[in-house]
Amino acid sequence: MFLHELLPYEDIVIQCHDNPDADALASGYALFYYLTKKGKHPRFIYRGANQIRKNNLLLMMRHLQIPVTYMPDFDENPDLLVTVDCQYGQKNVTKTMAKNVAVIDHHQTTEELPVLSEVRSNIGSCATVLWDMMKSEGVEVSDSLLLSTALYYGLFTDTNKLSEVSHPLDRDMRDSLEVNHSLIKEMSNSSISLDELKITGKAILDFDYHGNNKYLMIRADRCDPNILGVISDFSLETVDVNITLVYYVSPQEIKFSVRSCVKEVHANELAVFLAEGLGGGGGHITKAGGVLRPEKLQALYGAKEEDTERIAGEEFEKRLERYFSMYRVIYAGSPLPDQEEMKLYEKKQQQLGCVKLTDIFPAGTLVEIRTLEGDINTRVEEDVYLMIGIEGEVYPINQQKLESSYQMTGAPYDKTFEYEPSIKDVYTGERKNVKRFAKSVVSIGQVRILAKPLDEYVKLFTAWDEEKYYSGSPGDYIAAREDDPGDIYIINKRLFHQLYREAEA
Ligand SMILES: [Mn+2]
Repeated sequence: MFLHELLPYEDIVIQCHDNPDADALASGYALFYYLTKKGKHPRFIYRGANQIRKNNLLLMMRHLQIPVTYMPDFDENPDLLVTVDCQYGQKNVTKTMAKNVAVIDHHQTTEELPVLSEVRSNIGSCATVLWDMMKSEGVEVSDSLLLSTALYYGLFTDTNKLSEVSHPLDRDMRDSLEVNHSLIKEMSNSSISLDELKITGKAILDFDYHGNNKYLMIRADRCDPNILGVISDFSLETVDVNITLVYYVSPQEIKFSVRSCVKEVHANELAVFLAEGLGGGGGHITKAGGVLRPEKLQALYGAKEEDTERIAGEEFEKRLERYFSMYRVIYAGSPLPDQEEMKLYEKKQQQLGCVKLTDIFPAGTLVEIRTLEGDINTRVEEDVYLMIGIEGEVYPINQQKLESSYQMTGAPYDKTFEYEPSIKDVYTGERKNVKRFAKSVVSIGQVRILAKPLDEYVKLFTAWDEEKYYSGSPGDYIAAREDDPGDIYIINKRLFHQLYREAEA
């Protein structure tokens, strides 16, 4: 959906979820700003039993002039209702009658969505979704320091002070917004009420320690989600605690934070695992978080609403135990497992992209390359190129290796990806799209590998990076170069047959 599709409607009401948080307020504010710029006269409301009382949100509304009104009773049946940071029909947003409904959100989809909807579940905040949608309409938020600060604070609070940011679009917004940082500091230092301070202490007293796998589970009463981050960061400092999981259960959501201080567990991977099939999770290697939908958990257990707290703890523990028991860890330098069962494969010819870095920025420039998988920092050098892989992944390669393995085709490079890799001059901040500079190449010569499908979950530490493992699931392939069996890696099952075919021995 595009924002301009909302413009034909006359009487537009924006509604965020009940008990609004900073992201809900920022998102509604952004849409209000856009519609007003386009000559509309929208209203921005929230409903439900409670008026906003949290100190940081009161500060936010006052200093950033959030144009929101509390309307517990509202029955005007407007032309268009847009729910932001929530989905029409969900339990956390009081139902407002309207002739037409639109939805802009970043949570997991639980309701049937109207035609006018934009739900991006892998984005850290709804503020980011609005920021991106406004950008594609050519409306700059940089004209308003108040709105920019609100958007930033929405992302900030929805991702535990930015520590659980994972999507590159969130990072793009974080890096590009001009923000009143002293106000951010003031708000984030008054986000915990005295009652919530008590919740923090009470939660820690009831910790549940599992010595076999050195993890700590802590259930808090319903609180500001940032408190989950505070508790998990703090309790991770305990001796013999490698992993912390802190969560709360509310009728609308089960929210959790995970932390890891061991290289064998990536917090973001664990968060995805804990939420699989029940919600969503993600973040960084050491800090991550997620949400489960209570109704999905209840359905899984055939349980009633009042049992949610108990089964949430049960399910988390079950999944943690399964997570720890299911992986075989393979360290770099160890012999290739089951080599006699492996078959020889050769690479199929692939069309890839390649970019000469000095075509984008002059030699010597310090750059940051942003991809869906993360940021790479490097310096532009005369003989360094970037390869663009078949899924848009980007990696540096030197000219000599490029020329010995690939050949320019002269054909234009025109693949599209979910997130287009971009490259930024670290000093000037200038950012350019990598693809515009790309040329097509195909592989030449034969690299042969030994490979076999995995029948178990594996965490592999490669010779290239001893700190960061690669995960393999059953069906993925474990492989090594025929001429260098020590160079082990994992190839995703989705890609394997696109990339390789069986070779004649
Ligand atoms: Mn949100």
